[in-house]
Amino acid sequence: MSYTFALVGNPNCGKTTMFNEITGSTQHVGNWPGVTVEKKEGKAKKLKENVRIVDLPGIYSLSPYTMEEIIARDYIIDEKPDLVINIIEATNIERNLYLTTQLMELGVPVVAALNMMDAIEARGDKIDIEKLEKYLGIPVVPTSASKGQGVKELMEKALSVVQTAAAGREQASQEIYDDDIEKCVSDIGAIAAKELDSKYNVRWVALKLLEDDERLKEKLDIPASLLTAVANCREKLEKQYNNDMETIIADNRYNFISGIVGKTVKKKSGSGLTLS
Ligand code: GDP
Ligand code: K
Ligand code: MG
Repeated sequence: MSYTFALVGNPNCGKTTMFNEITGSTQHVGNWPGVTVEKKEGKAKKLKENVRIVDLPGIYSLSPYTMEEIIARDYIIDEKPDLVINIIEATNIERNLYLTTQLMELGVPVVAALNMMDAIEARGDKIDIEKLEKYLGIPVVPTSASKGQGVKELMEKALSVVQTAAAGREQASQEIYDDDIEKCVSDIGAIAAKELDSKYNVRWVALKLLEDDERLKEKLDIPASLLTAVANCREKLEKQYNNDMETIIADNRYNFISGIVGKTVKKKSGSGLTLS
């Protein structure tokens, strides 16, 4: 079998270091079509299976506001790699998990590489990997890319995920959003499933419509009935929370993440000062 894995992470998470570790000297560098953003591809070395690795631009979020975000997001939803490897900078876990929550919603399997674990250990900090996996609902592999540590385990985990029948299952945690938001997402999703001709994950489409994602609206031909349902939901929730929809959704993500970080990260002798 041959597979395609995409590498995704915040700037400075160690993505280039990881890409080099995984692919060795097999890389090919070009540009994404129509833009000057670099596109790197390579073949995973030391694996029985043929795995193509595509390096996506470093991004903080999947909102369609920067060229890098658009390239990364469109690649994942349109080209549908078999799996996304999300590189998380362990020393900046809280900020990095924002992208993770968005990746989990795309309907593509995600495996996280919790990178720079050597720096965590050097500080005397601890991260409970098992709990992190449980709360996020995706596999998490500790790595130190600059030391070549954990890379083999990461690739083995990624392969085991795509090779099991459950690979296409919904990974998005249902714990991220409040019940009234989930209710809207499922109502919008039910209409979208019936009336919208789209190859995208229905739950993700419902969330993006709730966020009034212009780029997705341009890509899809959204029927009036669906637009009305979305507008009604937005109005109801914005009134209820006394805030705009994008902020409500972002706040839910931040709360979910800070809850997880609080339960899984232990700073040495309680110093919270280095947590960013
Ligand atoms: P990118 O911006 O995501 O491509 O990140 P780079 O691969 O360029 O790495 C950013 C910096 O972090 C570089 O100085 C790397 O040497 C360093 N780095 C990458 N991985 C690790 C790691 O696992 N541990 C430590 N301590 N540093 C790392
Ligand atoms: K850094
Ligand atoms: Mg880089």
